[in-house]
Amino acid sequence: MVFGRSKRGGHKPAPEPVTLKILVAGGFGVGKTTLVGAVSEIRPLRTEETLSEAGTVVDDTQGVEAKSTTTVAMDFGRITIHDGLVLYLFGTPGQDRFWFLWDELAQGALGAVVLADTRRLEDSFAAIDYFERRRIPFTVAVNCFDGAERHPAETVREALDLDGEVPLMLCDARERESARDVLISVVEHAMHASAQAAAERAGREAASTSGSTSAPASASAPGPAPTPAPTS
Ligand SMILES: Nc1nc2c(ncn2[C@@H]2O[C@H](COP(=O)(O)OP(=O)(O)OP(=O)(O)O)[C@@H](O)[C@H]2O)c(=O)[nH]1
Ligand SMILES: [Mg+2]
Repeated sequence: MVFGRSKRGGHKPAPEPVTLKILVAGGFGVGKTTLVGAVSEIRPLRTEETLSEAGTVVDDTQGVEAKSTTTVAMDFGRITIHDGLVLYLFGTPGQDRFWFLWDELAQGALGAVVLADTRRLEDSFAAIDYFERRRIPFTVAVNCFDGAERHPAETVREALDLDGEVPLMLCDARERESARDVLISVVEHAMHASAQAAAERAGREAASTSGSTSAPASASAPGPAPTPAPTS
């Protein structure tokens, strides 16, 4: 068996890479813009505005006092994981007043990163809730800020009340390799979740087909869709 590409062939154009959309979400100041900037191979698109005096009433900068700007629309970046896979990254704004943008940004997303800061863990709840409700697979990545107390992953998982299958990892949003590992985890988790959902769907279809051949006609009347089996 021969492996490798022929150098003389040149007839077949290289296959287009698969492109996937990943959201980088989380509370205010957790490092979303930092993460997108750290991994992006293109100059990231940013929509930063200066935090104003007037905003100090609503913007909780506790723990990130050095922060002087905030994302007001989105971050955008791109990373090639390998020849066949390119991720487009969309960073969400972190402040509550920009929630209305999340639905737009989430359209067509394969999965998401929920960045968390252990000093303000409660800020992650809204993002976790958002993705759980929409069944968008996500990985929680604890951004280990300098000076913040370190907690074991299991303690954070319990505090966030995460389902067992949700990956949780520690990261440094400033480090390219660390941020890349988080993104790979999202893709793997999302692929796994989608394969599982497809298998469940196929199982339900098979069950309804075999049921309809033996059940009386009245049993095939339209009704509510069967409840998906719990995924644990
Ligand atoms: N020490 C340390 N600082 C970080 C880290 N990640 C981000 N920062 C800093 O923390 C601040 C917040 O980072 P951003 O990336 O703007 O956070 P964000 O989540 O995009 O913030 P919003 O868009 O305003 O919600 C910036 O001053 C970063 O330099 C980290 O891993 N360690
Ligand atoms: Mg930002």
